Amino acid sequence: KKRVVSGVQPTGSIHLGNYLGAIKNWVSLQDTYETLFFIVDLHAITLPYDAPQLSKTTRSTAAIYLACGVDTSKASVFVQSHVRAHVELMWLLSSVTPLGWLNKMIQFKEKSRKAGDENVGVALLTYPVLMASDILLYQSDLVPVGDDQKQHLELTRELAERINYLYGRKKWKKMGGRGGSLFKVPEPLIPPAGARVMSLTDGLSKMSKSAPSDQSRINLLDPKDVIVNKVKRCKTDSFPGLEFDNLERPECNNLLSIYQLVTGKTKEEVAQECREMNWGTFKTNLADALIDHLHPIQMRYEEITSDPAYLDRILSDGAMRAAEIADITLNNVYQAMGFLAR
Ligand code: AQP
Repeated sequence: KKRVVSGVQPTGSIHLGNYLGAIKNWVSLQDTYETLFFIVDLHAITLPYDAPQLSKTTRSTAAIYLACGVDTSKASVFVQSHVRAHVELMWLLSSVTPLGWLNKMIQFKEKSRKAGDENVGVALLTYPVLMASDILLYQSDLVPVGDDQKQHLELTRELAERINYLYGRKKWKKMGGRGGSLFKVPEPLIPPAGARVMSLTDGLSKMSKSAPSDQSRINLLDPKDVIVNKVKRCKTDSFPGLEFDNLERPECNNLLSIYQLVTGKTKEEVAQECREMNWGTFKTNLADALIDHLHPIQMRYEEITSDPAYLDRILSDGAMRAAEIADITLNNVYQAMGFLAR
């Protein structure tokens, strides 16, 4: 089986974008691939964060993975910081990462411009090296990536090739290493179309954990009345009827897409159903569909979190399984780079 890895940062409440763009797709991947899904807590500290909250959001994110249908009899679920190899490999990788490559990363440029140089830790710059470590440690074949992560995956591929070239095959074999190259070069797994969920208050920016207004997103754990209220107040337009793909109506396209994804209907069915609908009726239908879809997830979440020992066990088993794979890669890299064996 090909191997797939992916993760979400525990930087706040998991929202509909994280769910429809990532977690929901993982559930269909776990039958076809060998999957490892982690909570990327080490990435979560690259911007100012709330330390007392970190362990809580990490647990809650893990519970959400399970509540959404990630099945630990098929997938390994673990916390990134529980597998020490992530940070160790990152250090080794950073020794072969040209600074120029990192300076070119759009996400770094955008986030550091917003925060200002004095407020940005070096970890924000080296974030893509940690991401490369997350992927390469597990010799992953495929990585699900949205548009904003494509550049980081490309960097991961270049790093894998660079380290394979510098320390791979021949040299490594001469030193007694076995097998092919040190790292598999991963391929992107493009998520299904329409999986980019936009903000409820601005159809041109993506729904995001860090957007200041909670009105801009539907959190997976939002109670019914909150969902109804957010949908009621979300931004719309004054065109007659509802339609997909009209560039002048980004909000309309977004809300129809969300409706389509949570009802499981086809785009044509939704287009047909809503063509002559007014916003009032659509908003009621959308809120109902969201509540119906999220209710079972919220019930399972309650059940999972009512037994903390259960979640601890899942995360500790997951970390053990992950570490078994990760340690093999890490030891090979130490060996290939010439370190004295422990
Ligand atoms: N709006 C979105 N639509 C579709 N997919 C999305 N993802 C995030 N937002 C949307 C996907 O969720 C996964 C986890 O992302 P992350 O935790 O690494 O952080 P992010 O991509 O930066 O997501 P957020 O929620 O917007 O967090 P902040 O505000 O902290 O930056 C990824 O697979 C991502 O594609």
